[in-house]
Amino acid sequence: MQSSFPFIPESASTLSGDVDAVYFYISGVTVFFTTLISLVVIFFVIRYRRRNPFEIPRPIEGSTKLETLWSVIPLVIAMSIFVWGAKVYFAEYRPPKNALEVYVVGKQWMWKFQHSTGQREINELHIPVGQKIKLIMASEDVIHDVFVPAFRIKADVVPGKYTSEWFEATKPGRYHFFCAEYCGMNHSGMGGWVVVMEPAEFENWLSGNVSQLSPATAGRQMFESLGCASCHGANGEGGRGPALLGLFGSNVVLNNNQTVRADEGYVRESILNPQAKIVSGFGPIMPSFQGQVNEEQLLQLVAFVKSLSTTKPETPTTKPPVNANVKPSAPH
Ligand code: HEC
Ligand SMILES: [Cu+2]
Repeated sequence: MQSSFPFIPESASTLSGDVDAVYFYISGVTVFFTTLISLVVIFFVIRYRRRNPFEIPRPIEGSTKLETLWSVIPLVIAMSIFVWGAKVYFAEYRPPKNALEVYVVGKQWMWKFQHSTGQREINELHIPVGQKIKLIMASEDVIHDVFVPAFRIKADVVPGKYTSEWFEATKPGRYHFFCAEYCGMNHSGMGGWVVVMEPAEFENWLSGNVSQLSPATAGRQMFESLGCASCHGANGEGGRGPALLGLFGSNVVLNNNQTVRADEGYVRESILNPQAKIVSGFGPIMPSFQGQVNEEQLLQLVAFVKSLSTTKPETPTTKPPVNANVKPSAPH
């Protein structure tokens, strides 16, 4: 909104205007009433001061009208803050479906990013402008937190589960991000830069950096090496274990007749703690892989399971994927 206003960080995402508006509204209400009440206090102190030592004030009777008024007005104001704040909160914490996904692993004291096309980065994240980005985040040790002030987003990264946050950058540039949860000695150094690039520039960056397997491909290799394929079939078609084809995003019926949605958290739990939720029609024979895979490998397995769901393409970008073997096209 106002990058010239010294207390406001630069504003560079589609959400930042909304966050600032709520913030200004709350600040405005606070300043208005603080001023009003202070002035009224000063006015009353002078106006109703004791004028002689024998003065006895007139007794005050209750006033229903007055009491209703001073209950209803604050209620309306408080609810307006709540409703507006909740609206912005939901917009921030519900990642849109068509977002480009980036896997994030925090550990003392660095951030590792992996793009769904395979590129890895440490303490730096390159993304295209004008594209919705969803960060799927895990922690290797303690609680961390990804905070990008210019995008007005901040979310904890908690060991043992996935959390996510999303944003769409509105202008190219370099934006500082921080770990915003005290996580030990080098916490203050645990940050870096989000580099927002023009789409064409980003494509060039991507093709200049392909050196790793995509998370889904790496996940497929682990699926074979860890022996998942022996129960779930080489291509996830099923066998002793349920078919994983089309699993992600679907509703799974469990042996207690409950239904759960197969999201990242469910797949994660299925691998680390298979006994927690048993799929209807199957026995509890799947071993736990706790301790055999780290967070990065787990994210790769999840990415592979995701890629088996054709109903939901793994990374629906607005542009065709960049082919690693093709030289980037002439500068645009
Ligand atoms: C010994 C056979 C076996 C092995 C090995 C095995 N699984 Fe399973 N898996 C099962 C069975 C049986 C179930 C269904 C019962 C349950 O929910 O625990 C299952 C359930 C799952 C589910 C939930 C499926 C659904 O339809 O909801 C996922 C995801 C999964 N496994 C992934 C994996 C991955 C990834 C690996 C390798 C790291 C693996 N499994 C290794 C047998 C196996
Ligand atoms: Cu940290």
